[in-house]
Amino acid sequence: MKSILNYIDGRFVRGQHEFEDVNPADGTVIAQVSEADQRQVDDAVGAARHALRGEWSRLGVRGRADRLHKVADAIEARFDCFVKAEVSDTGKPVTLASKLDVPRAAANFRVFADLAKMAGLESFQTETPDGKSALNYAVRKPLGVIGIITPWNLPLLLLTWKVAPALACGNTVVVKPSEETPATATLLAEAMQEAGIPRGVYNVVHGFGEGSAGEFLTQHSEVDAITFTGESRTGAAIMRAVAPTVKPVSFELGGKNAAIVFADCEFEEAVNGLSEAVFLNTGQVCLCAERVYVDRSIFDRFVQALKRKADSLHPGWPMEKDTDLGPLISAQHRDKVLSYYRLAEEEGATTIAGGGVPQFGDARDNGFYIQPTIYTGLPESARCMKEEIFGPVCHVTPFDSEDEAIAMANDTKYGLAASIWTSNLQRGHRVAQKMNVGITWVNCWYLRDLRTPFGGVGLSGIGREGGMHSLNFYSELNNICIRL
Ligand code: NAD
Ligand code: 6OD
Repeated sequence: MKSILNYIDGRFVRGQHEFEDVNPADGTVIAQVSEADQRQVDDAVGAARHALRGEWSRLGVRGRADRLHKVADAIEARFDCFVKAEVSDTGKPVTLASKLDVPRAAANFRVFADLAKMAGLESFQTETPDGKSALNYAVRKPLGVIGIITPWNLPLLLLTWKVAPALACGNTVVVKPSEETPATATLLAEAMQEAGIPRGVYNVVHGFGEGSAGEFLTQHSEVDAITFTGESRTGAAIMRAVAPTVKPVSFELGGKNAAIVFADCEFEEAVNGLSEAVFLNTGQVCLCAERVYVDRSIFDRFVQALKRKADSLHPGWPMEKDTDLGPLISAQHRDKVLSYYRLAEEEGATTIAGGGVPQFGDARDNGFYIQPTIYTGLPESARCMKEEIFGPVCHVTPFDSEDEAIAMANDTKYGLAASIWTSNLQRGHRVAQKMNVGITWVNCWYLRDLRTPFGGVGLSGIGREGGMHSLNFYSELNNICIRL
């Protein structure tokens, strides 16, 4: 049986306890994972603090950027290994991991390495009351030891999205990947070694949240900042944990995202786009659309076209190339999503597609597959319209006016992403600017430029990462004022 170890101060370290890593496609145990205890988290944080003052700081921005490009090279050199590990841990289709997760991991390192090298600094010439002047300029310094806690849906992509800018700014990190998907964080340690990242700069502690490595990290007095991606209520727990040590936090949390489809949209493009936006990664992307609002004049046609898309998705073995729908991450998560499928019916929904669990007659029946599902007919006040489900499911609602669509889309405590589908450019801009979210796509979905701000409002998060926003979070600015 494969072992997945912690990585502390440049060494792979076994824990006192182990937990199982399960393949969601068939429920088999694929590895034993070493859980880091309090002492090992202390060791990881201590190593990260020590490494802040060593070779890593002496390398300077250019030296660190060169090493980060080498990390990207090392990921690309082990491309198949990363893809296989990610597919086994998550059950996502191999085509998706090859197209999205692993290439993005390499891109995260390249983009933030280059950005850190090019980032400018603020400066101001200041007129003083005595008729003379002063020069103000800011210098950028690392924040220190960054605790990075990540979820299971895009494990390597989301981990490196934070590790890369943190390292580019000269910090050192202790990462706590999801207990569901531990493999690629440890594999990344091998890439770090190969790229010559000094020991202690990148550390991995495996485990759970409360009473385990996650909580040990957030409560640690020697961790200078926490960056977290995951559920909104976990964000709230982490906020309480960091309060006594007043750590800066960056939170990328849940969503209950809306899509608005106008009658003047490119119909096929909108159906294809929405099919991705609802079902990609079995709906386990925080940006997925769970609420779709469609102009009443095209409502029936749209619902039927989206149903054909849902019915045509192939829930195959993740490593097969024609699979486009993997399982959910775990039995527990499937129970949660199925409880919403039941709730939707109790709340009066009409089931247009899916609503249950597929049967295969092979080992996939031991996995956590679920049918892609479409509902109509729920009132806006239904729990299924308010709570994040995080599965391959959406509800489609008709609307009669632009204002009504905007009001319904914005009627949520979340505020992560929205998509607008229209061929009227003015309408696209107008509606997009009224969306109460961090990211709005027009005639596309999950189209990324890593320089842009990424984050959410309300329950969807605190702060922005991406481009200079990441560099600003992962560094401290010291403003220097010189009287001239
Ligand atoms: P989760 O909050 O359950 O877990 C995320 C991580 O937090 C895991 O590593 C977990 O072990 C850790 N954790 C849990 N409790 C903790 C605690 N008390 N202290 C410290 N760490 C703790 O989330 P999940 O189920 O892994 O991921 C799904 C959620 O993540 C969804 O809500 C989804 O919308 C959200 N998400 C958001 C984004 C975004 O960019 N906004 C991206 C991906 C996922
Ligand atoms: O693409 C990204 O940078 C990003 N943070 C995606 C988040 C996806 C949520 O599941």
